[in-house]
Amino acid sequence: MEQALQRVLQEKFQKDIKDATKEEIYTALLFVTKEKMQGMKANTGDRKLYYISAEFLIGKLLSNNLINLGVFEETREVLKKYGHDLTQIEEVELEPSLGNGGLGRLAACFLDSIATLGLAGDGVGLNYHDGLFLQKFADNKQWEDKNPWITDNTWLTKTDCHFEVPFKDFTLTSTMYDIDVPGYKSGCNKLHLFDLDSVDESIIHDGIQFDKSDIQKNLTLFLYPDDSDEAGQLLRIYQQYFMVSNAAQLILKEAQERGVDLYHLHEHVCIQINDTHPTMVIPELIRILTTQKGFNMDTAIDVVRKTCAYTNHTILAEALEKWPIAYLEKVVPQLMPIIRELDARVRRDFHDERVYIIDKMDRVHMAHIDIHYGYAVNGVAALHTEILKESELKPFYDIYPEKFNNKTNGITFRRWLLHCNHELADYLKELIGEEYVEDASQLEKLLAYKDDEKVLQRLREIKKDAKVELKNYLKMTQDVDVDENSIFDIQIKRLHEYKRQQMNALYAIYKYKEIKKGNLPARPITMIFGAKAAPAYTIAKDIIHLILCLQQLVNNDPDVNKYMRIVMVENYNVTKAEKLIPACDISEQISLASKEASGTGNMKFMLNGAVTLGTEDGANVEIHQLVGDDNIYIFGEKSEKVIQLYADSAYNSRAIYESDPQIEELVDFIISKEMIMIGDPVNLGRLYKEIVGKDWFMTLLDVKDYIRTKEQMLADYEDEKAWAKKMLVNIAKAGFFSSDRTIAEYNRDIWHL
Ligand code: CBF
Repeated sequence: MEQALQRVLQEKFQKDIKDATKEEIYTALLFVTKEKMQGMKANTGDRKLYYISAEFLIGKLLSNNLINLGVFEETREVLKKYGHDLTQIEEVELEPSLGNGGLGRLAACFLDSIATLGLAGDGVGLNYHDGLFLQKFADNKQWEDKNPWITDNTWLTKTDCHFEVPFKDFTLTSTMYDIDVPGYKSGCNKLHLFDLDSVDESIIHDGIQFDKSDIQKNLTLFLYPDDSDEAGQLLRIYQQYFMVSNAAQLILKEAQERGVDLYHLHEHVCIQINDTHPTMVIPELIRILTTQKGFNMDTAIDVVRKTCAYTNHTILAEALEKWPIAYLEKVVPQLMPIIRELDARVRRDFHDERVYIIDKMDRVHMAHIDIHYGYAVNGVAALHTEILKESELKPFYDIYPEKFNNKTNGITFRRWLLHCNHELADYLKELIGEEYVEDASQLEKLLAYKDDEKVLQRLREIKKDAKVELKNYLKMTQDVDVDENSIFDIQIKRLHEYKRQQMNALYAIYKYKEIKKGNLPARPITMIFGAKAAPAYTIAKDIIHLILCLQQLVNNDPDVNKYMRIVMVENYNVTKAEKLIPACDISEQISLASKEASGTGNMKFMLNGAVTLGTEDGANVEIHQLVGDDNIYIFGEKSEKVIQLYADSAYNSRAIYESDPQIEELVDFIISKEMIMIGDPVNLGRLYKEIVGKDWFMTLLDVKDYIRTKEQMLADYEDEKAWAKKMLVNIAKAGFFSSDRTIAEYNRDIWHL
């Protein structure tokens, strides 16, 4: 590494390592690492996976690539020798803006594990120039700005691979960019990102506004552009088709280059459809096979059905896409005869309109295409898969029970432990040896130390160090002060009513009022939030406004700020998660039971020694089973009850509000004098009305149990030894949530690579 760095720095900047700037060293490291990855053996196999996804939330790559290449320590030492700090060099890297939330981060963890397990599997997606917006706070509100990340120094390599993508009114020529995905001590795969040379960032104005109809200039500008109007929905269809048509052409090209007889495509290729965004790959493949490769319809459908598998990531209706036929006709009319044929076959075989592809309102149900014309359907946590089978997708499960299976999500420990928490990772190696890095189940060996005072004390120190680091980071980036001796209570995830950040805000109101009344906590609490709200999601933005107003109120009140602080982290992203997660004491996983398909933040937190405060939802259920009642705090109604309440339309938030004075007092505070002086009455008033009058995700159902359980948790934290034991058990039991385990299961049950 030393020689390689010297060489590149001389060639590029005529400098020695010791005289080079951070930027120059970053550039040289990028160059050297890319060179090393290009020299790596590619994972190969007779059957290859293509993981198609609208998002790949890959995070910064320098450290992770160095770790996976096995040269992280060496690089750190070399830099140290010349007076440089790798952590500061990493600051130069811009985080790729290619994802939004859990689904995108999952895709990134999966790529890491697929490569690590030596499987031949590439990611396929889009190269968004400004990806997900940059979040800014002003006037206690979220504002959106563009988020450019592509500079001359990125991990992208422009390839000479191009495809023609036919739309109704024009044909576009794509360009493929590649990012290397090195496995940990293993071979290398690729992430292929398709783009358009004509995309023009200069059309963006006033934050993230742009002309939605100028497809040649806007196609790969943003991830999830606003789709609240027709032009926005059409743009999403353009994006999706561009992604899958490129994917289909790439897959067929590579298969033919490998000498695959396309009639046996399914024996050599497997396509994982990540949520419904890539669903059009099914009709697109059928179209290409029938119009260009000489297949008849029956055979094309048969081959495609045996090639594609679908993962469902949510039961929320808004995410199960249904495109109006009229819109598809405007963008990709060539797919409509095929979609109609697919629907006709379903109608011929099943006389149940709930499973038709085209509904009475002339909308195409994308998930229905996936289920009928794929060979596997999986949910992402045990409870979620059960809900799919028993209610959400029951009519399909009744037809195809053999297609349904569960794959509980996982996270890559390379990023979420080795990279983000060096101190803990090193201490674990000292205690239980290095094997846990490649075999996460070995973490259980830690249980042997659960009563060892010295180990428990060391875990506490490591947590404290991470809290000090986070404190310094928050001071530097947002100029806020937090106390490392306080309890760090963290909720970081997309802003959505079902995730119930509003319930956490009601707790903040409760705590504020208690402190005002003189009921002082044994130890201060720091409540940390991080979340972006979709730009068109009004209530989500109102919730951010509420939290920011509470932050101003609490942090500036001298009676209160000694005991409680609120911090809303601006522009929450992977880089920030890496700082927040190691420092967390209480992991907030408080979604309405049945609504969070899995969650993966919950896994990252437990791996880093945080204790979960959660509902019996998503993967929390499995965390609960693994760590046992003593090492998790569960509250709230269970999913069966919630599902029943929805079925009977029996939830009435106003009745709860009116009959419970404590709840009434907390909710009323949203529009109190204190709050209106700080905040915007329109936003606060709208949110108040929403909670009292509708509360679709049942905040008021669980809020009292939530407050009670959280108070219990704060009290229990005072028994330091008992708390450290909970930390230890959580770390020890996190092995199940390694994405290496998840990927091994996908391969065993679905991909057969
Ligand atoms: O499966 C990965 C994640 O996907 C989501 O983020 C999604 O976008 N549908 C879910 O909300 C998470 O529960 C899930 O962990």
